[in-house]
Amino acid sequence: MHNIREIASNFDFRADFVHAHGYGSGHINDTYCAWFDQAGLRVRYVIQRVNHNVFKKPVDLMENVKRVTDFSLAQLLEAGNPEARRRTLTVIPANDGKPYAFDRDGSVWRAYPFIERARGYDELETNEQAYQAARAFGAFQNLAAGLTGPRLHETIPNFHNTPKRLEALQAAIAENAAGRKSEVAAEIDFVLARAADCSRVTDLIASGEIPERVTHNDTKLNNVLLDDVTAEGVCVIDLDTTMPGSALYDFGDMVRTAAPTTREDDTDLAKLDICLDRFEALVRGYLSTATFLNTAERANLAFAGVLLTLECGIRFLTDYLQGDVYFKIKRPTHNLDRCRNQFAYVAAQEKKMARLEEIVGRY
Ligand code: ADP
Ligand code: GN1
Ligand code: MG
Repeated sequence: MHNIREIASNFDFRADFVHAHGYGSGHINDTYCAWFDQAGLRVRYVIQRVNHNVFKKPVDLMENVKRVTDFSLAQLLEAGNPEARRRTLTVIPANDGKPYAFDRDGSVWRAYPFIERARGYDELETNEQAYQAARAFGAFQNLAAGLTGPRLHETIPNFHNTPKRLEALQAAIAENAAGRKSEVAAEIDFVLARAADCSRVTDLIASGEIPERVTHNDTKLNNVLLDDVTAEGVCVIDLDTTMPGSALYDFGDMVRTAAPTTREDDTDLAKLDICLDRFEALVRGYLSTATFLNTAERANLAFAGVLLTLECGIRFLTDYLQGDVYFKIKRPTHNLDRCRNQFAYVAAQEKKMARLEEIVGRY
């Protein structure tokens, strides 16, 4: 636990710090919910330490976040949205006016208003939630398409370059830093059997058939907050990887996180499957707002789920082999459990591919 009272004193909150506690289930940043007394009213904010092991240039990252959130707020205000500041993250300025502050150790911190009466889900409860989440991410892409000015910084170069992720896995296998290689022979074989799949989307991007767009790149279900009452997608969060990418990465990661019958780290693989109703709700929701997709993008929507799940499994496996240096873990086998879960989910999607294609075709 960091000293959040001290961190908070670097930001222009116009409120008195009361207390803070760790919050959320993100795998990357250190997130706190901090309560303040604002002229007699209890209000809360999110205060986060940007993980600089993952994001090597946190100041560039915050420049992206500031640009995207300012643009988003301007659009909402122009449209007369009565709760514009609940519909987008907004950055609380530091005392020096910057959108971040450093702590004594040189870490970058930021603060956002806490989006109230809405929640992110690690696991869905209804098809309506899937529909709304996908609609919100599609709308986010639509909004991002209007962003003018220079290209956003690539906060993690080659983030969704699956062939590069495969190369990183091969290097981790060769290095065997944590001595775990012999435990994962079956998982390595699983990936190698699908090596050709890894380059399908990057090839389509290289040939120009799939365009570069500004995408979110981490459309995991808990990165969109859904209204507690209406389930409507209120606010897209976790903008650290919003940068040039492919729309397929965003749709694929929704399928990865919103359509399986279990959580990402569930070890009971016998009950793991893809829920076709959820998948259909995602397609319907996403296509209702992502109206800009071209033919090649539409033709690869079902495959995108397989690709992003495979890629994420590759990343968990790489991290397991490297000794858990990237993702936060809660148990020694956490990354291996996640990897096995992702690969089982890849297999489940492959098995139902004809049904998935048929659903996309219907829309
Ligand atoms: P990570 O990169 O570690 O996933 P996130 O930015 O996604 O970090 O934040 C972690 C969690 O904190 C989110 O999944 C969400 O539950 C919660 N969260 C983040 N920002 C807000 C906010 N402004 N309002 C409410 N909850 C938030
Ligand atoms: C991380 O930050 P979070 O928990 O929303 C990761 C994603 C992975 C996801 C797997 C910057 O997302 O790429 O798909 O874990 N984010 C980063 O659950 O690496
Ligand atoms: Mg997150």
